[in-house]
Amino acid sequence: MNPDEEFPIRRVLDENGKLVGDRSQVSDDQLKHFFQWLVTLRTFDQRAWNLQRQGRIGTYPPFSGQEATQVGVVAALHPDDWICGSYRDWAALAYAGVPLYYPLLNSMGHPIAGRIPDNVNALPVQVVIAAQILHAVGLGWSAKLQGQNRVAVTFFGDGATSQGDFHESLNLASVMGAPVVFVCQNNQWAISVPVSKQMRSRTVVQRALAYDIEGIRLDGNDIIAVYQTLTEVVSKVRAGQGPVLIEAVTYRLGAHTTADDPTRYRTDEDNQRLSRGEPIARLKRYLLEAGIVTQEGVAAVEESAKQAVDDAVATAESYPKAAMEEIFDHVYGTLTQPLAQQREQFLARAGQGGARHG
Ligand SMILES: Cc1ncc(C[n+]2csc(CCOP(=O)(O)OP(=O)(O)O)c2C)c(N)n1
Ligand SMILES: [Mg+2]
Repeated sequence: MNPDEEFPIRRVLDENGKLVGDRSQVSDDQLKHFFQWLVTLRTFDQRAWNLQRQGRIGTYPPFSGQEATQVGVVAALHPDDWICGSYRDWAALAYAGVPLYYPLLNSMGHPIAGRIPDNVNALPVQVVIAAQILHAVGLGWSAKLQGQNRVAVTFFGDGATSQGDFHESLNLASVMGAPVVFVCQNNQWAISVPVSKQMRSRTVVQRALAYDIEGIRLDGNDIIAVYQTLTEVVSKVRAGQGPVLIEAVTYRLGAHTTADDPTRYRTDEDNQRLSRGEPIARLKRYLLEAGIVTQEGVAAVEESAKQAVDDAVATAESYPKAAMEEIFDHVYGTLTQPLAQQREQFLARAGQGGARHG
């Protein structure tokens, strides 16, 4: 069986930026807006990598290659829909309205990065693989019980679909008819393990069959396909049709994190697949060839992206440092007895000049 025949990939812009489908649901202005965002996010991601190498931030998980999926999905949401993502989903959060300096503060270990601004309905990024999928089901189900017109969207990786949490979530959402959109970013790798080695299913989307929910496989590097499909899916889920599983087929262009070295496990063939069809090059080619942007327009987009990233770095680096005792905050509603004691000891020592702040 050829999975591409049985579970075809929806695509509007092919790998070379040629229009191969209907783009009637997205205007030229929206495409220019998406292009600006994709370029800004890519510029940010590359800068964050460099900042880690210069010792200015700690570990950082790059999202390059996955911008089209993250932006295209969030663009299809209403502002009060929920977003539950992982450590690799800062592009989605940024597009939803979280300032770009947040992921930098996150990689500096600043606790504020776990405090999503009030105007964005998102949970803090999750590092425990697949746990956010359960949270999305809880939020979606609760919205349904309360009669709210809200959808919960969760992003997770191909590796996460091997976790029990993923299967439990799909089952519960299906049984309860919870308004949840499950977005798997199949970026082909779970750290160094290729998807072919961690599951026997030929696609992620076929798992929707087991829970009798709708499943859609799409080209996650094609922002037009992502945005148009998700707009349609989110409105059906909002109208009460039950959950949907999306498999966005994409590729992680970089390393798993700044602590990883993919040259140790990627083959030459893998590397050749890398840049084929990546989201920004194909959109740029289409926009130029269709006369929607000019070369000067592209240069202006790149310049404004650089400016936005410079501003984010400046804000992060001048942000007031957290007090050390904040490590005790926000983990429990009420601090446990041993932790309360440690906090007191810490403050007593700090008062005697024994503990360092900052
Ligand atoms: C429950 C759990 N098990 C193991 C890990 C270690 N770990 C961190 S990232 C990762 C791979 C996840 O791959 P995938 O779900 O494809 O997401 P991606 O990193 O590709 O976005 C693993 C196993 C973890 N964080 N949580
Ligand atoms: Mg992955």
